Amino acid sequence: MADSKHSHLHSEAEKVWCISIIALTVLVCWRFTQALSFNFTSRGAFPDLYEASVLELQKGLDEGQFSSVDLVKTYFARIEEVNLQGPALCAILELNPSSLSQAAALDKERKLKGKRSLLHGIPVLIKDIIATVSSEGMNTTAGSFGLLGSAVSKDAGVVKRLRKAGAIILGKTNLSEFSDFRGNLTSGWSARGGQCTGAYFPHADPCGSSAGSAVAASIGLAAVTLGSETDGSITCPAGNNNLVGIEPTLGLTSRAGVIPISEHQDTIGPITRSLADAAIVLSIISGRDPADNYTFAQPPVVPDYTNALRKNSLKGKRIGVPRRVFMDNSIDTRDPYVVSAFERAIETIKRLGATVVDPADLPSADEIALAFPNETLVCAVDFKIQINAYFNSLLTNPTGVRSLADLITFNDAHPHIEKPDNFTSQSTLIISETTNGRNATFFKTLAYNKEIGATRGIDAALDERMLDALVLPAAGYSLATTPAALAGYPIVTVPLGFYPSTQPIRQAGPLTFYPAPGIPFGLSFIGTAFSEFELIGIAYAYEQRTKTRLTRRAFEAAIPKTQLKDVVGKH
Ligand SMILES: *[C@@H]1O[C@H](CO)[C@@H](O)[C@H](O)[C@H]1NC(C)=O
Ligand SMILES: *[C@@H]1O[C@H](CO)[C@@H](O)[C@H](O)[C@H]1NC(C)=O
Ligand SMILES: *[C@@H]1O[C@H](CO)[C@@H](O)[C@H](O)[C@H]1NC(C)=O
Ligand SMILES: *[C@@H]1O[C@H](CO)[C@@H](O)[C@H](O)[C@H]1NC(C)=O
Ligand SMILES: *[C@@H]1O[C@H](CO)[C@@H](O)[C@H](O)[C@H]1NC(C)=O
Ligand SMILES: *[C@@H]1O[C@H](CO)[C@@H](O)[C@H](O)[C@H]1NC(C)=O
Ligand SMILES: CC(=O)N[C@H]1CO[C@H](CO)[C@@H](O)[C@@H]1O
Ligand SMILES: CC(=O)N[C@H]1CO[C@H](CO)[C@@H](O)[C@@H]1O
Repeated sequence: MADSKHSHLHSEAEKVWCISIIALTVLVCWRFTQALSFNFTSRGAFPDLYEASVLELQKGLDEGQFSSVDLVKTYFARIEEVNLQGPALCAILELNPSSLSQAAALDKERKLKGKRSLLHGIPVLIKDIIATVSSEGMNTTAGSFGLLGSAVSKDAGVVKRLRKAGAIILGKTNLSEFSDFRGNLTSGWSARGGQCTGAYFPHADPCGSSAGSAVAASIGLAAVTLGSETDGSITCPAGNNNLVGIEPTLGLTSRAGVIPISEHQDTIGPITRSLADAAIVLSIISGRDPADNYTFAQPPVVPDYTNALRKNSLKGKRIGVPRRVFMDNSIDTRDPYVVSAFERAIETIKRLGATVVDPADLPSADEIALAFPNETLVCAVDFKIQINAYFNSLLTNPTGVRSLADLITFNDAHPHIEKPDNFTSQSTLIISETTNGRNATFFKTLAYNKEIGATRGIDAALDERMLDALVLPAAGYSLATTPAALAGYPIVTVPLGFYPSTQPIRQAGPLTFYPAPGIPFGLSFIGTAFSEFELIGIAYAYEQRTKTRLTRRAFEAAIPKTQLKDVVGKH
């Protein structure tokens, strides 16, 4: 009270001085906060989504630096920049209209109860053959208009596991239509998605069939992705897009709810930027599924594959080089750049403490080189049976396609969408349709394939020389994946090298075929059934020593610019 009286005694000059001080203080405080907040972001406190690992994202989510809603919005913006605009990579087919609300719910749950797993609130992109329940709003089509609008009643087995772990399915990725089982078409092309191209050279052949998943992972359009492999479809795009790919043992991951080629060869696996991320994803998607009884062949307990991530894993290991499989007639495996990078990799593997046995050929190497017609026979017979069962399992299909025969007719009846110029072939579908079930020839051939892949193939090579794994280039379009494909055995692929900037372009045009300037290629470690834990350890030791992925980036226009800083706190 007394003070208020006193205040009347202030002179006019004092008043002005006082106001100035207050104004100055406000200004200084404001500038200081501005500077602080600016430097907070400019110091790179947000992970760069081009390379961000699952653990880095979990750290930011746990610390409340950003939310899963922020992550979904940022990835959506990054996809928008490069998918149809700019370099038009055509890697993504559809976005999940429910992902923002799912992310909000998962953010809330994290605050209340903590995270369910290392994939809690992490956006994942999946190949368009992996079913997601239709009520969520996405199609599952294998890239075909023949399945557009078709309704599945359930998530695929691997999707159920992802969701239980708290992952967010961000969208579906483009692919070679029907996982490359339609006809003689370029890799990464589907009628619905158009031609997917790689991010390391304009119009680059991305390799397939999991092309969109690989291209998306290569430039950070999601944290991690899933692909599938029947023979080469994870390994090749992982290698050609500077990524890690794991093709698991047949029966480690469920194929329930996946648009099939062959139950005797199909597998679902991660395509990621690092072994650490791949190990996290594989640990979550592996496991038994009553809806795919092949999964009952796996050991009773799925290991936590992240425990395999030890830099000394190559110490004391015996690694074999099956020269005759990879020195086949394909251009890339005899390419001097691939061969010299591979020879350097062998030296690195030795320096990391392993004994390299070279050569360590598969006794069946000559038969592997001729295996294609027999592999195709098994796949063609299986495809007809399994795709018909898939069509049958649909709740509805507005296109009316309910069998393989219908699909062929549908493609012929809608040439403007399913058979555009240069993409008319459906020869593989037609061959498959001519088969008549699993007869005596089929079972004989299947047994023969298993024998040359496993018994007289990978297992013979490993056992005869007491090896832990085989190593060879994951070069695109070669026989390098065939023994493992026939055997149902695992392959773990890591970046090996890049074509030089001076590499001549083999064929220009709508698609610049491999090789091309700066195009990556991979290194594959192959083992016996359910040896993923050992292979991940071995590949991790190599990855951590070389860090090849970080030595080259995508071409400038293919690198999305939107980052978390552009989204966090902005509405
Ligand atoms: C499938 O795609 C169509 C056409 O793009 C779209 O209208 C629809 O919402 C999508 N989802 C489902 C579940 O059909
Ligand atoms: C596949 O198509 C390409 C390009 O049209 C052609 O050169 C090649 O001969 C075809 N291969 C087969 C097996 O039909
Ligand atoms: C899966 O079930 C089918 C029939 O239900 C059976 O023929 C087949 O042998 C089983 N496969 C495995 C790996 O258990
Ligand atoms: C079809 O392929 C030829 C040869 O590669 C190319 O010149 C032409 O532009 C292609 N047409 C379309 C529509 O992609
Ligand atoms: C079994 O089916 C395949 C594929 O249709 C065919 O090539 C083969 O001749 C058949 N074998 C027998 C014994 O009928
Ligand atoms: C294909 O499989 C049959 C068994 O059905 C086998 O006798 C034959 O040698 C195989 N062909 C090749 C080229 O390996
Ligand atoms: C307070 C502070 O560190 N300010 C710095 C923030 O970053 C800008 C630009 O990098 C610098 O100019 C400021 O000095
Ligand atoms: C999410 C997205 O961009 N989807 C596009 C995939 O490609 C087809 C064909 O170009 C487009 O119609 C989709 O909008």
